[in-house]
Amino acid sequence: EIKSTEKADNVITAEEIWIPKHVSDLDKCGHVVVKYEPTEDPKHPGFGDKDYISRRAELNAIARDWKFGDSMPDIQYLPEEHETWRIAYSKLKELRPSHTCAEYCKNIKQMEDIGLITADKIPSLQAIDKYLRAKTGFQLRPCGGLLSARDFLASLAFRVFQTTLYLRHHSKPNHCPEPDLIHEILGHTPMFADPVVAEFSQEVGLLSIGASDEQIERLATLYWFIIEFGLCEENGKLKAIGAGLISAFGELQHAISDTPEHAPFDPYKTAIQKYEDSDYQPLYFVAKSMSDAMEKLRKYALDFDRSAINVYNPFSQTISQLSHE
Ligand code: HBI
Ligand code: FE
Repeated sequence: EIKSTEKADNVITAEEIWIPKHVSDLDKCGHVVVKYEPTEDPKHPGFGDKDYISRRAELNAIARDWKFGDSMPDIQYLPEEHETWRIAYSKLKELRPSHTCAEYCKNIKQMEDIGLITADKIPSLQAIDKYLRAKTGFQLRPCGGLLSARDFLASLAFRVFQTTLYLRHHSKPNHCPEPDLIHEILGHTPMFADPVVAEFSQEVGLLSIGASDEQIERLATLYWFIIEFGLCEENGKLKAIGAGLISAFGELQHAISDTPEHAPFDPYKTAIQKYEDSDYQPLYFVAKSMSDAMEKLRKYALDFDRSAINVYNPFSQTISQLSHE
């Protein structure tokens, strides 16, 4: 795994781990991990497609050049990109009532009712950003692909969600091996509009600031099993809360079927469970509710070994470290 960020030379921290202190410091937390890229991986649906690869590079360059304070880019998506969106959106909408949790259904419906999400075109990132800021204080910033877990989690500490700008390859509208805009908008943004999901994500983010590599691994795993692949139980039925499920037609059906194993969410166990990142999960964790998951995470956080407690100030958008000696 790639370790954080360049070290700014005016910052001295106790353990030689550079940490972002202000939301603008996230400009230094955009390190991409090369994994499942269409340039490298023959299994990627876009492998060998020159037009797709150059479009992806063009959008990733916009993300790379973006700086804190800029507004979200207003990208002119291509007709075939809107078409990929339309196909994925329409298929997923069929499964929504039977397969996804109440929080998701409520928020995406609201986003549809105000015209933010429609079938015919990719939503405006500026409008989604504005919506999230008003709902939970979450904000978007663009990124250029799969980020290092340290960088990705650090942004959550500031209620910032780093979102990719490119779309999955048009030959596979219902599947993508890496995060793409359909996953971010359809999977994540309605969940980050939920106050408990927002709080859970920020808490994991705050625990990650200044953490050891081993701790980062555990926090990334926790995030993975709830925010990406989590399930909950509603009236005796399994429903998806995780964005990786909500935005993937095949795995969404697999996850709530009898094929995989299901275990109750318990941060102590979940954080050390090995996960599959190139195929369907063989095991999913089931939360009683998001609030119950949050309560369990709070208890887990009390036991988390750390040299300082990270406190977020929403007015200045800064993190300060309280030493607890
Ligand atoms: N990067 N862009 C992006 N999106 C993610 O969802 C993401 C990531 N990097 C790491 C990561 N998720 C996982 O390690 C999480 O479990 C933290
Ligand atoms: Fe994701």
